[in-house]
Amino acid sequence: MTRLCEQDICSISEMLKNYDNYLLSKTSGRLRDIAIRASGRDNIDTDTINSAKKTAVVPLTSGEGIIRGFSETVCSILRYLGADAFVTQKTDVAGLSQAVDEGAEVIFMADDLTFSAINIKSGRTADNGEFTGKGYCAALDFMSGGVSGKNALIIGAGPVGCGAAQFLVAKGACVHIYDIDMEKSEQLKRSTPEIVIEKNLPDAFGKGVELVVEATPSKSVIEASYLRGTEYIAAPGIPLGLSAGAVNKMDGRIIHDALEIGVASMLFAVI
Ligand code: 2YH
Repeated sequence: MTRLCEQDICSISEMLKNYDNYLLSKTSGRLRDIAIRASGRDNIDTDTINSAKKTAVVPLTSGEGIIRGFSETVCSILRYLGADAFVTQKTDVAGLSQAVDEGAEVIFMADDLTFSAINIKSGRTADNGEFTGKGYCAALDFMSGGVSGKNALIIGAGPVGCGAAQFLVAKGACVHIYDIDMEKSEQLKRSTPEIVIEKNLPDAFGKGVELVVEATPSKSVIEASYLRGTEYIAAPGIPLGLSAGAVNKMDGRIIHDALEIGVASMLFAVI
């Protein structure tokens, strides 16, 4: 799992409005619309959505420690979406206590392996991997005029790929999975029998793929030669999993960010 670095996130807060406009122009949906669709709670009432939930982001020092700007960036995304969000001054267990003492209903925190949102009133939780996968597929749903009946290829059967598979299968797409580790693909198929396992990436692209989810932590997984240029690509992986040639060929049909869609989707999944 990729650990974000300061450089990946340092301009997110100041660029949020621009990114939202970019999403609107590319997908016809705003960050908020995409995240609500991803949460699977499209019927969530407007009062719930618009009530500014007190939301704390707790910095965690465990493992590799604090990523400078991480908590503040998560907080600014949450505020942008209307949450009454703050970063606790204290870290770790003391920070969690502070969050509860100050009345937070929703808590966001991340260590090296897991990034969770927890609603301490309802008990709802959201994992960043799962909701990043769902969020990017909701973006594809907007972008492609609906994923139902379309051929989708997911590359990578980790938490993001599994979240993507759940969303796409539920929306009626024909889902194919490729992972360099066949056992991971087989594990996903056991929980989601509708998916088709692909053994070879260039061959998988040769089967009329319309939607692609690149959910690996590797660079240049997708080469320009695999693409026809008519696909829509969701690329949540850090670093970007397309070669420079593939990016040129697909310019304007790729969705890629470091945090925004995942964090937004987590919020609407737990409020
Ligand atoms: O970036 C990460 C991990 N790769 C988990 C991501 C899950 N998709 N964690 C962030 C660590 C943040 C740090 N503990 C802090 O600043 O609080």
